[in-house]
This record gives sequence, structure tokens and C-alpha cells, in this order.
Amino acid sequence: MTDSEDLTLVNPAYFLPASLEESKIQSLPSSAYYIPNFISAEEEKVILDKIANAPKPRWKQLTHRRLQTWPSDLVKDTLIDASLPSWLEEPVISRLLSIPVTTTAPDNIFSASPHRRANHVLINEYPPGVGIMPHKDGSAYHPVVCTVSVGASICLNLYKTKEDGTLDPEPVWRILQEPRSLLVTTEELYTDHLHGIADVEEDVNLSSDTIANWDLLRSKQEFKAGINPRQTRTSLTYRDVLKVSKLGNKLGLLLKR
Ligand SMILES: O=C(O)CCC(=O)C(=O)O
Repeated sequence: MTDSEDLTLVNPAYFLPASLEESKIQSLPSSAYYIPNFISAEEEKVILDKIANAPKPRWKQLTHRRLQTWPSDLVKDTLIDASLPSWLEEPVISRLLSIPVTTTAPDNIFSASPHRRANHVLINEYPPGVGIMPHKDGSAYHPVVCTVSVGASICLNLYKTKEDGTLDPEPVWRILQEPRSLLVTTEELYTDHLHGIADVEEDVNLSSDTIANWDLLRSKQEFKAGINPRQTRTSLTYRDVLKVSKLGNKLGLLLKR
């Protein structure tokens, strides 16, 4: 066995389950899946470099957080038809489409979505102490979100609304997302629950009792003290935007005349 083969056994470059069912977060309502080694460390580095080297106007600066939208912002919930750059297609989209939801049928997580694939990626960068308010993703998208995390770990909180319609500020579930992982949320979890990230310098009280995907984590040992000191974490959220306008193509043709 060569040194590099040995290294691969200890720290496999990436690892995909035979079906998403194998990676289901059992303690959550339908449905969420967590794959800890969805991309390799090398692929993570390429993605981080591409994000860092994107043209400056790509960044939208919010008060504490900044984000990039690919291929573009939505206009009235509509995407102007355009391809994603190759570094957002490969390896993530082909891997998403390659994993069947169950081993008994060929369907993947986007088989029922209008374009049968993700056509939009939001990139959010969270420095330590910065999160995102509890929210729902809304009706512009097919109800499947695939989140690839890079750079560092972070805790995603899931919330319920109370009977009077107001937000219960105490999260009902927490999901720990490690760098290079994939989290897929669908169905009721997408439509009925809110998600958010706390504005904290460290995630605390992490254990098998408090983290829904504890059994699926790659590095439980890293969190055995129950703490995740935040470092800059970036997420890439892949979705299928329902309405796509070919307007961009028509405009392009007109300009070429
Ligand atoms: O960064 C994340 O994991 C969550 C991002 C998010 O909530 C969103 O894009 O709507």
C-alpha cells in the first residue's frame, strides 16, 4: 500500500452513500439528509479560491454578512436563463444528481423539480459572531435546498411557529454542518419550518442529545467538549428556481443583430 492510498483510507477524499436514505437525519420530520464528506479537501479549496477571486461586484454586502448570487439575482421571483459557471456545476451538481433517494428507484433529489436540477446558487459568508435571522425560503423555489458548507463548522437552527403564528424563539432542532458536508432539506422541513443561524462567537451545548445529525458527523471527537468556536464559514445553497425567463437569450440575440 502506498502512502497516498493509506491516507485515503484514513481520510477519504469524499464519500457518497449508495442512497440518500442512508444519510437521513432520523430525528427530523420529512426530510433532511446529511453527508459529511460530500466534497474533498482539494475541491473545497478550489471552491473557496473561486469565491475569493470572483469579481468584486459579485459580492452584495449586507450589514454583517456578504453574499454572491449565481448566475444572477432573481427578478420578481424569476431567474433570467443562464448557465452556472463550471466550478459551481462540478463536482456538486453532478454528485447531487448521481445519488438516488432510495436504492429501489433511480430518482434523485431533483427528479420532481421543474428543471430536474439546481439552476441557482446563493453563497453566504459568515464571519465569527454572524448568523442569519430565522426565515423560510419562500415560494420562488422548488422545495429542496442542498447546502454545501466550506471553511468551517456552524450550527443551523430550525424553528416552529406558535399557534398564534408568531415565531417560537427557541429552536426545536439543531443541525451541525461541518466543512465539506452536504445538507439537504425538503418537504415539510422546507415548507413548515423556519431556519436560521445564531449570531454567536461559538456554538455551545453540542451533544448527541442536542444535535439532530450527531450520529452522521465526520468529526464527533472535535466537538466532544460541546463547543464549536466559530471561524469563517461559507455556504453554497443550491436550488431550482421555478420560473425561468428566456428574456436574456432574446436580448442577447437582439444585441447581436
Ligand atoms: O448558510 C446556510 O446554511 C443557510 C443559508 C440560508 O438560510 C439561505 O440561503 O436561505
